[in-house]
Amino acid sequence: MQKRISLLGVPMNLGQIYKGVALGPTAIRYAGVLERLEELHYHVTDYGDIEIKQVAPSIDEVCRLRNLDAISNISEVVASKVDTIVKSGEFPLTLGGDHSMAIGTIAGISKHFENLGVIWFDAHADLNTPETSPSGNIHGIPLAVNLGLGHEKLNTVHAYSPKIKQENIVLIGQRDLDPGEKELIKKLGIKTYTMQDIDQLGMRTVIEESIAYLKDKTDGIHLSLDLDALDPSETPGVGTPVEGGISFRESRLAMELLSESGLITSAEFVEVNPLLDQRNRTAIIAMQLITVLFGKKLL
Ligand code: 5AB
Ligand code: MN
Ligand code: MN
Ligand code: MN
Repeated sequence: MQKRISLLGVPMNLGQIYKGVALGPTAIRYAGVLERLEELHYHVTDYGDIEIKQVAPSIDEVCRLRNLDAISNISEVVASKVDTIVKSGEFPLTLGGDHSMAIGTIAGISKHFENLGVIWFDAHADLNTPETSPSGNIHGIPLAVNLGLGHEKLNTVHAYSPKIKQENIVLIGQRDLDPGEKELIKKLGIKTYTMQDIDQLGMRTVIEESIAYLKDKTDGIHLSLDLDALDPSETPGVGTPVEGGISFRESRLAMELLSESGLITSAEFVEVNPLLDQRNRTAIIAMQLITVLFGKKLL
């Protein structure tokens, strides 16, 4: 894996209702992510946090999405910053922040790839559209936006659309899908490993199959890891916890196998909310998974 890492915090909290998720990047830094990566002999440049100006909460009168204009503007800034990082040849590692930040990160990354693969490790699919979203929360729609299925103000971030193709996506860990998301997954044939699939197959097979599925048709793979993919007993510090999740051990195995594949070209760890956490556990788990993704071995 690339030996130069760019760390970027995106303290985005406008995509959902819990303000504390803006403290996620700080909590993961305090867990020692930079030091741990340096111990693994990476050269890490910390670009600090993107500035997220807080705005008065708004709901778009037509599409009912919350904070649409603000998130659209911030996504442009995130995309430009991440674009610059990819250009510089460093590995973009972004820390969140709510998952609406993936509109900007993937916009900045995918421009540099013909066929960017995306592994979406999440209790949710984040495939709502303005029409199907039950909440109007933009953290529930970023994957659909990246497919070009969303509001124009979000789809056209960084001046191109779509960012990714449906056949280059793998979903892992789902157990809370809205009706419209289920329909879309089936209609587009998106490769999905729900919790049931993980239970049946085991994480090792899930990751091996995911790698086999993406390897030959993609020229890079982005890992988008929402900490709510894990069981809330292990990562309580998330805004939308769902019981019956992936264990820390299974997650670590997933990171080990992805690390060994050498195929991951960018990653984001999102939805860490220290105000909902216990003793920074969720940020510490994020930090641990990051170190395993970058090759840390138990022995
Ligand atoms: B997360 C829900 N599907 O759209 C919605 O945490 C939850 O980024 C979205 O995965 C959860 O509001 C978004 C009910
Ligand atoms: Mn998510
Ligand atoms: Mn989620
Ligand atoms: Mn969430």
